[in-house]
Amino acid sequence: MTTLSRRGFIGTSGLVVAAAGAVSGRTAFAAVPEAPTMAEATTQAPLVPTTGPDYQPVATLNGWTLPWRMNGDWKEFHLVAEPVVREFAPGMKGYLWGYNGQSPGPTIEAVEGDKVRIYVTNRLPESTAVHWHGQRLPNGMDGVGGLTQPHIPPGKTFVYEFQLRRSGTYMYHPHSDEMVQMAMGMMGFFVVHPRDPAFRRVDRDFVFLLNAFDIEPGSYVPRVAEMTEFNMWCWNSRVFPGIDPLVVGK
Ligand SMILES: [Cu+2]
Repeated sequence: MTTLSRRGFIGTSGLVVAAAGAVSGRTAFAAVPEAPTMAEATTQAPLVPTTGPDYQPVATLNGWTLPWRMNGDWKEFHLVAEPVVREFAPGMKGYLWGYNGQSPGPTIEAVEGDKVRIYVTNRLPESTAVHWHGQRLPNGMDGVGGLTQPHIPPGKTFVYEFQLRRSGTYMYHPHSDEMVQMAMGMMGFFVVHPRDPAFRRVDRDFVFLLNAFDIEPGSYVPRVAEMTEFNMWCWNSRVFPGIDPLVVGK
């Protein structure tokens, strides 16, 4: 655990090359990848793969895909947990918590077998951690704050590293004050494409995350203490060649 916390945590103030060695001995590139942010709550164009195996990129309805960079054979992402404002309808805004400017957070997209390094910076007013729901990974990367890792305090960055063992539609969400943080909107998709592009090839691929918020008329903040039975619904709609759209609820 000591080794993990020393290796996992870095300060966010000193985002300089010199910090790279403290992150991981394998990190030869500049310290921390850029953290893209999204101001729009509308559907953004899918990100066509520019490296590695080919795949049909997924379109996140009313959402977007998190850009990444390659660092050696690691695919690097940077998530920022932070307060966001989401406009549900014109003039109707919710003060939520999310990732990189939006709630839900951006879709993370990669390929089975990829090695991913995901920097998570906490800009919330309380600790957080990210659980990679459904992924098979080392226990120390499972993102359960206080159990498999120390909580990530405000202002700090934790680095997750693991290899993607199987394809599928997954999600990420906090395991740190989770009833509050998920009710506040912290969740996002994690889509892992099959390594073999011919395996269940699709023509078009969509994900759609539905979430219900209890927000009093005239106010902005979800009533998280009342939202004890909230549910989120994740949909992945895959359009196979020559076949009607298949909708799979998760
Ligand atoms: Cu989960």
